[in-house]
Amino acid sequence: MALTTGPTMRRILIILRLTTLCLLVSPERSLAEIAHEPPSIWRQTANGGARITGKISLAPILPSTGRLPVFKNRGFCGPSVPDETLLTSEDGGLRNAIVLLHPLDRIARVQPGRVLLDNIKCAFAPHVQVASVGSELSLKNSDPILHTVHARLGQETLFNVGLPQWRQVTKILERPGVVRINCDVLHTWMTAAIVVATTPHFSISDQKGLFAVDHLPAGAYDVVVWHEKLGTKIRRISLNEDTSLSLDVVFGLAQEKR
Ligand SMILES: [Cu+2]
Repeated sequence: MALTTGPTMRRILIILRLTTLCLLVSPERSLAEIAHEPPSIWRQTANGGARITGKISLAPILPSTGRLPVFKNRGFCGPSVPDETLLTSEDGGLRNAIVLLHPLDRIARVQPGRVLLDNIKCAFAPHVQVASVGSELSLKNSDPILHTVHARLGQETLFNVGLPQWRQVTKILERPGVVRINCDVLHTWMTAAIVVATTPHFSISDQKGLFAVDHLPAGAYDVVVWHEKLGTKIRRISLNEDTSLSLDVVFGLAQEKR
């Protein structure tokens, strides 16, 4: 609580509230390193709490990636499918960036939930999502053709499930990190990602690149922003009780990872 009192900290917080932060720094630590950091104290989340909003962008502004060629099941899938790995708006807003807030002065007690990964028209849906560690992941296939869900954490296979249309499977997301997913029945264009978080405070940017996280207890946080192609950016912030902070993050092409 010492972080939220005193004239100096109050001045800093006022500046933070009025200033939109633009991040152009390189990542300091990896997502896995942040996820495994042991916080020290647990404090109950307030009903109201602070709020962080912002926009994730790509500069220079580039159009979304186009379409990916289909090599199998073209009768159902068509000759190509949309490439969802880099989706941008006209003003550079970046879709499907994950924003994680890791408290630095308390334990972030996760709240496992339920998420769904479907196969729709020869693509994983949703293409990118985020869930707390321990969450239940339901796998299904809405297409009349066979798909598989091959999930990896780094180089390690977590599971590889054959998924005819009639089959539904449930898995538990037991370990934090970025789970990358492919379809192994020669559907080379099919990819997805699930960020498994050790914090309950997260968001995903929408089609305009906008995100919001509510009900945040006051304190210091590492804000980790991850994009499947552009990598990770990290910024340290402090939030006062019941205030709102605007935080804009800009990825440059230099960070692009293919
Ligand atoms: Cu498939």
